[in-house]
Amino acid sequence: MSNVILTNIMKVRDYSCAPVSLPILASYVEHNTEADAEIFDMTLEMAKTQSYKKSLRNLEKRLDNCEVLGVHTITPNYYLVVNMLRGLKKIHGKLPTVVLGGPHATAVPTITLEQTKGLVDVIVIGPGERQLAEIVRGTPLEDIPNIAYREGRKIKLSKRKLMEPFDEKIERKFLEFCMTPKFSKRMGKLKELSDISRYSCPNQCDYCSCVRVRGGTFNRDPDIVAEEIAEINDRKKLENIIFVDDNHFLDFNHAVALDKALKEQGIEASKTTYADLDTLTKSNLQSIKKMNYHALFVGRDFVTNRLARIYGRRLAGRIRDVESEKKILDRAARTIPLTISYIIPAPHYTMEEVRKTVDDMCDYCWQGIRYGILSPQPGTKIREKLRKEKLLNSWAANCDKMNGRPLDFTFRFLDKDVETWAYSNAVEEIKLDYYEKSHKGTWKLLNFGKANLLIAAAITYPDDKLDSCMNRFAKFWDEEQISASKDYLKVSKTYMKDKDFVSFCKKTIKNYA
Ligand code: B12
Ligand code: SF4
Repeated sequence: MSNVILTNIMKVRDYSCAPVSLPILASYVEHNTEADAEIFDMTLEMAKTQSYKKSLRNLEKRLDNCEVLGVHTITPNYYLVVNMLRGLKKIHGKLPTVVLGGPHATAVPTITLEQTKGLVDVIVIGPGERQLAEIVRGTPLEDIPNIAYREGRKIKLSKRKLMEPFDEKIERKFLEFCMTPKFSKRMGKLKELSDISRYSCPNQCDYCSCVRVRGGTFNRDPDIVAEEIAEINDRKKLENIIFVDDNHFLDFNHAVALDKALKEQGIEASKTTYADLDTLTKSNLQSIKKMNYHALFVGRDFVTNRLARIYGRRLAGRIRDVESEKKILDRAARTIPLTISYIIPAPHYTMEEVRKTVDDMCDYCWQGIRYGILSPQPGTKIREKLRKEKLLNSWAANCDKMNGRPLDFTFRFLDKDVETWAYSNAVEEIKLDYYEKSHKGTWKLLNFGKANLLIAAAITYPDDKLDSCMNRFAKFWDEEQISASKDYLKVSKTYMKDKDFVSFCKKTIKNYA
């Protein structure tokens, strides 16, 4: 049994790749303390047992010899963490020392401790390896920097110190946890590993949490990264590696050195990563292709300068406005496979901006498109702005009361039609889920990143425009995708009259959490 257990919990359906924090923390604890560490990911357990209760019991069984239970938190999953700890306490009684870390706990350490009285003992702020090791060693809490803890009834914040993240080799037995699981809708069949090669991004967009978590930007030593990946590659023959860096090509020499180090280790896997459009210059793109990047995640985020200004999207370097950004995006999209992400809806959108955004997505229909609602995360400037403008909904202030249900937006919309669009979008997602479940095996869209785009077009365009849009998609999508899409558009129109769908819909909304 392990002295330190590290866990993460999210909805199984949201799990497409693993958080790299857990193997980093586990490795650091084993390298630097006498304790044994173990990763017990609740999400993977739930996928295995198909039961939350069983998974909770399985985690509880491991607590007998556990001294520290470390939990990773991101805001969308925080309510799950709180429920999990309540459940554990109920069946186990006294819990070991519970430590929370990660973007959510970092953003609101004292509030989190206030909300978790009787459940959580310590919050670690920012990169948390060293603090976790100190807690495990039993160092007095007041001597550990960057933590929040309880002293009697008081909540104390220790002194702040700029800490660089851990840069030692991550142990193979832990890093293996970052293999993309087979059930992942993303790349389940691919032998794929997530790792990190550099931290943070200097752009500081008002809605992004990354700067808050990290402090400064930091490159890991490429030789160390290549060495740890080689240990997995020797056994698994990796096909792809996802670097979860916030802005992978910001220091292009680092990316080149990483590629060289990987090749020296005999690693032939392709690479996927998160890139800022400004770093995708013409010459960089050619090198990126040669360096075998399989696909890039890029953020287009907002398609009008008005929205970019309101939401504090920092357009860096050569990107002066959304038009010059589009030119760079066009060139990148012709050179390398992309997954382009957009933030829609958000409170200040007009319907014209909604249509413009969907048109912009359709311009890239041969690429992967992802869009998501603005998430005003705690600690970000955008959350403060929405709060001041009285646009945050009451439950948004209480992240532990959030429930992840698709129709519970955390903010109010200024335009009623945009609000209706947002609800239609949420319902359309449920329809797609229902369609998928009743057409097992024939539905290949999600795997190709096309489903999001289809939904956006379906809820935005009138029938005649949707027809011409489908004709446009037909030039780029394969026959199977087009025929499934057309079938979906036809069948889903009847769903609201289908009793089974209505009960599926109600159940999804009610039981999402
Ligand atoms: C991989 C990833 C995912 C994966 C896995 C999610 C998961 N459970 O963590 C997937 C693809 C599923 C995902 C989905 C989403 N994600 Co995501 N994701 C990332 C990404 C790119 C990498 C995470 C990672 O591995 N980082 C590397 C590790 C080393 O850094 P770290 O997690 O911060 O860990 C360090 C410290 O925080 C601390 N720490 C972390 N955990 C713990 C625990 C303990 C006990 C201690 C002591 C310390 C500690 O120590 C670690 C080591 O230094 C980050 C961006 C980023 N680069 O971090 C976004 C990020 C975590 N995602 C984010 C969001 C918002 C989402 C989505 C809502 C989609 C979106 N709009 O981006 C969905 C949510 C899905 C859901 N409902 O669960 C935000 C979270 C913001 C917040 N305030 O919570 C981030 C920070 C992106 C951003 N810049 O805004 N995501
Ligand atoms: S460019 Fe992307 S990673 Fe960088 S601060 Fe903005 S949203 Fe965050």
